[in-house]
Amino acid sequence: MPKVEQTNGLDRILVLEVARVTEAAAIAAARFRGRGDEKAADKAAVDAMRRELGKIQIKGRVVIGEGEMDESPMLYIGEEVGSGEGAEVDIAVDPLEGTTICAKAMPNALSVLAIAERGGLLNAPDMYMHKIAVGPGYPDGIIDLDAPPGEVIRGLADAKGGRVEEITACILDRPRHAELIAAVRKTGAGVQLIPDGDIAGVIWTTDAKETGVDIYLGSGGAPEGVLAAAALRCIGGQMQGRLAPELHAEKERPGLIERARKMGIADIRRKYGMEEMTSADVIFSATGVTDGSLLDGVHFRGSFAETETVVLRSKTGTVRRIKTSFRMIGTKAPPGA
Ligand code: VTB
Repeated sequence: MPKVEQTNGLDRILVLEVARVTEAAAIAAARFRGRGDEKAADKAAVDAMRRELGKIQIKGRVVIGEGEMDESPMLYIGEEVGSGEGAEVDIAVDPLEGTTICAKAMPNALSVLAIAERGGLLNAPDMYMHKIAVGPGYPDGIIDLDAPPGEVIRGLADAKGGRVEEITACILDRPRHAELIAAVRKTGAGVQLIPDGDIAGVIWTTDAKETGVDIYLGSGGAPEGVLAAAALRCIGGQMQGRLAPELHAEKERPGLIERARKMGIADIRRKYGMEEMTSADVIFSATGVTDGSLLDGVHFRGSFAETETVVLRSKTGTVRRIKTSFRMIGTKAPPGA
């Protein structure tokens, strides 16, 4: 068979391949929607994602995954995935972003993956990260993790040419965010609280007219931060992140800092820009597990499963929405379908 010429960077064909991976993980997780079993939902998504990744012609290496090798049997950091032939790539996965929301059948659970040229994704340990993000169209430097949040919000309103009352910030609903929420509200801006799922929260900022979210603020998982930065790099926008060891119990901190150091992070307090978190060509794919404002979830209809996926490509800035209908041959529809 003649060899297909490899274009520079990531092959365009990978766009469809990565969509298949998140589709498979989303369908597997969706079977556990509302069952109250986070672990089972996550495991189903991980197994399906791992299986699909194995079919792709890549020399892949997981850099953001399900934890360390000793914590997780699959999709652990450093695991080699793919057929072993093809481009050398780094992969960040979150097979089920929002395990709790899936277990409770609440909105916005996603299956997420990003694939980048080797070395193109920040190898972030599984710890907290402070995050700030806005969508495209703002002047460079409009956000700053070190500026008081109220100031940033007022700057956004000015840049939009509108009133502060028209700005909405998306923030994870956590006690640790009480001060931040109060500071944002004090400006007159609104706060949209989310129970989980901050990758979606960041992506919402890219389409403020549709989603009503202008800015994402607060701390969440660092792996989710890198995945969100990958998405934003494709669509456009600005984001900053900084690892937050101080949010962990004191006895965990030395271990986390050491782990980060082993992953190449010499300065744990470093403020990363979006392009430092994803520094090379990247493809991002997310499939909805439960219905949400970004994507529809998986819908089971008789012997069919329907999915909605968004695939983003940084090289061209393409935003591709893919609706797929799967015939579930030999598979019984889940109860209630
Ligand atoms: C967020 C969110 C995830 O973790 O990163 C959050 O995107 C942060 O951790 O969906 P805490 O729950 O400890 O605040 C999740 O909610 C779940 O991993």
